This record gives sequence, C-alpha cells and structure tokens, in this order.
Amino acid sequence: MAVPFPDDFLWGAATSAYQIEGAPLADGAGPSIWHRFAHTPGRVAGNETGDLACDHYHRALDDVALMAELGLDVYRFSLAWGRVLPEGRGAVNRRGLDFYARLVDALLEHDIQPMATLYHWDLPVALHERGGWLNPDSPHWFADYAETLFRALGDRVPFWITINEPWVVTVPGYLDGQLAPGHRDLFEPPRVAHHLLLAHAEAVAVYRTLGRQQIGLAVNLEPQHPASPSPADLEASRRRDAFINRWFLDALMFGRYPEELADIFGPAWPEFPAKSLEQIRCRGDFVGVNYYSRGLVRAAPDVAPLGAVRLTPSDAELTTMGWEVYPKGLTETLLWLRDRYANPPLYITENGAAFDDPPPRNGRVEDPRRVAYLRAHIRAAAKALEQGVDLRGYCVWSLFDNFEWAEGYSKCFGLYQVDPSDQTRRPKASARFYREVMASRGAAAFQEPTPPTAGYA
Ligand code: PNW
Repeated sequence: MAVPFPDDFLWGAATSAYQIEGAPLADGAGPSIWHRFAHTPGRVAGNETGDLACDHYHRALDDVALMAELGLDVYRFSLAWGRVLPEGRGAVNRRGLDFYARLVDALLEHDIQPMATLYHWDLPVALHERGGWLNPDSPHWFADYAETLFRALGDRVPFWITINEPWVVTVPGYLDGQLAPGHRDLFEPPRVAHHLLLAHAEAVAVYRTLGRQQIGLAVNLEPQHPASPSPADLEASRRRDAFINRWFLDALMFGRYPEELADIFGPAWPEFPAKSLEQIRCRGDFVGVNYYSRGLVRAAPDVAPLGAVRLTPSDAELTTMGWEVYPKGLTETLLWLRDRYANPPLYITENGAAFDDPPPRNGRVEDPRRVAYLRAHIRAAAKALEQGVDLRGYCVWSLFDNFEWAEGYSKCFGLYQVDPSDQTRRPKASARFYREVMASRGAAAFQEPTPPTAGYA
C-alpha cells in the first residue's frame, strides 16, 4: 500500500495545562474550577490533584528539548486562563503570560509549530462565581481573553483552538456532574453549550479583525452504532449521534441544532434567538477531531434524558478507560465529516489509549498494545486520506502520562512514563514507534501486520 501522508502532513502530540503543568497557583495565577474540584474530597479518584502533575511549569524547556528529540512537527498544548488573567478578566498577569511566551519561543527555536488551545476546561473560579458558562456575558469574557493572547502571541502561534470538546464541558460538567464544576442539572447544559459556541464565534471574529487564519474548535466524536437491529436501538443510536456528534457541529456549520435535542431535553430546551444561531454559524479554518472509540448503543427508556446507554462489548479489546479499541470508527468519522460538512480541513487533535503499562525494565517501558493502537489508527486515518478527506495533521494524546481528570493518575495515555518520585520522563516503546512514524512521514505505520483483534480494520 502506498503511504498517503503528504510531506507537509503535521505529526504531533497533545497535552493540556491542568493535566501536566502543576503549580496551578504559581506566579500570581488565579485558581480554576479544576483546582477547586480536585481539592474537593471525593471528586477525583484517590483525591489526587494537579498540584504537581508532570511539573511541566518548571520543566517546560527540557520538555521542549524532549519533543524535538522525538521529532514532533507540531505540539498541541493549552493555556491556563487564570495564569494569564487571574480574575478571568481585567489585569494581565505578566508572569503567567511570560511562561507561555517562553514555551512558544522554545518550540519555534526547535522547529516545532505551536498549536495553542485557549480553553481546556480550567475556567477561572472568579468567573465561575459570576455564573461561569451560564452567564450570557461569558462569550465576551472569552473573546477578551482570546484577544489578549492573539495580540501577545498571535504572530508566533500558527494554529489556535478556541475550546476543547465543548460537549465534555457541557455534559460531564453540567449534566452528569463527573467533571468540574460538577453540576447535575437538566436545564443548564443547553445554555452552557450555546454560550460555548458563541464564545468560539466571538473569538473567531476577533481573530479575523487581526487578519489571521488557522483557528478552529476541537470536538470529541464517536460513531454511534446500534447494539441490535431493533428499531428501539436504531432510534437510540440516532439520538446519541445527535447528542454527541451533531450538537456542536450542526450549530457551527448550519446555524441550527439537531431537532433530536429538543426532544432529549424536553422542557429544559429553550428557544434560542435566531440571531444568536446566525452568529454561531462560523466554519472556522479547520475542525479539530478528538477520536478514541465508538458508541455501541442500546435503548434504555429509563435513563434520562437520553433514553440510551453505551454498552461495553464483551468480545472487544478495551482500554483501561473501558473504551473499545475500534480503529475503523476513525475512518468512518472522517468520511462522515467530509460528507456531512462539505469536506472541511481537519486535524486529528487527539487520538490515543490508556493501558496499564509495566514499570521500566532496564530503562525501557514496553507498551505493545499502545503501539498497535496507534499503528491501527494511523492506518485508519490513511484510509480516509485516500478517499479525499482533507486531513492535515495528527496528534497523539498524550505526550506524557498525566492527570486524567476524575480518574487522577490511574489512567496512562502517554508516550512517556513520568516517574512520580523524581519526574523522570521515560520513553515507552510507543514513543520509539511514533518517532519512526514521524521520521518516515507515516511509512513506519505500514511495516508490521495489524494484529488479528476484533476491532482492528
Ligand atoms: C479528552 N467521552 O476527554 C480530553 O480532551 C483530554 O483532556 C483527556 O485526557 C482525553 O480525552 C482522555 O480522556 C474526553 O466521554 C473525555 O467520550 C470524555 C470523553 C471523550 C474525551
């Protein structure tokens, strides 16, 4: 098979601020909802926090050298809003901003293109106390924050992502309560989602006034498949598809929400002014796709509000998150984006897997299942490229084992293991494999046969 990745395809790895930086209050930073949530007993497995994480705040320059050794073309990271604006608005905290300026400069010195995410879930507490994403002013707060960064770093950062996974902010954050701020309320999610989309649109508009390009939103997508051919399961998977995959993208691309949502939320679904939907319609320059797995869906009339549950298939390979390994779903997702939304430019902004990795032996960490996962998903991306999908880059989640939100440090996605005792970063076999993939512009992913596991393409 010919390797379809063009020479200018961007190979990268991704992280986020609260998950790796540590020192969340250093140098005048204001606390975030994640700092508060992690410090609330019972919210995170083992009551772990991001206080130390990978100590990247103090090791950023060494980490950039490590990325250069690995051979990244692009590094996707996020900025902590509260480091830059401790109150969320108003005065800029120069020391916080300087941390990111130094990071960006170091990346550029090593020929690594920065891809900066403005919001990866760490809302300043000061804004949360004013209602956070429920406040109709929140899109303006975000646009002001974005403008500060576009002006400070815009000439050096070629790629911006406004918001990471608005669905995860909305649903685990405000409906199920598993992630910060931990609300459980049927009436909040529709408004939170609307404000996140307006925030994205306002930030894009500001960016345009500065005459710049290459800004997008990153969404988590998973194809939804009915667990059986029964009409009830088919209907349930259609609802779940609207809920997870189309909620944000239909609004962005078409200026309307999927009609299933009014049905799912019932009386909690408000009428949105047509004018705000028109404002939300804004394609951006690319869509960031975070892909991990598929949804195998069974109708569950008693499970509010969706009436559907995701099954864990018993015959499939699962990651330690309980997510099915299903590379074919990546091809399916990319083709779906091509067909439904008129072939938008795409970057895979996250793809990866958590497995229980062994401790190092002779300094090496063997993680063959992660190697197989990455190989199969890179091949799945190649299949989509061959069918005309406008895919321009791929980022592994994640560079390091890190703070996996409500799971704490128990779930490891990294190419590098991070020793909790002294913060040593140890490359896993997957880091060596991925280095070969990047150095060969994708060819190394085609050298070994794919293992005969159910979910593999
Ligand atoms: C993403 N889901 O989160 C996030 O962007 C990362 O910060 C995170 O570490 C990574 O995936 C692994 O979890 C997701 O429920 C959280 O479908 C939940 C879902 C998807 C992505």
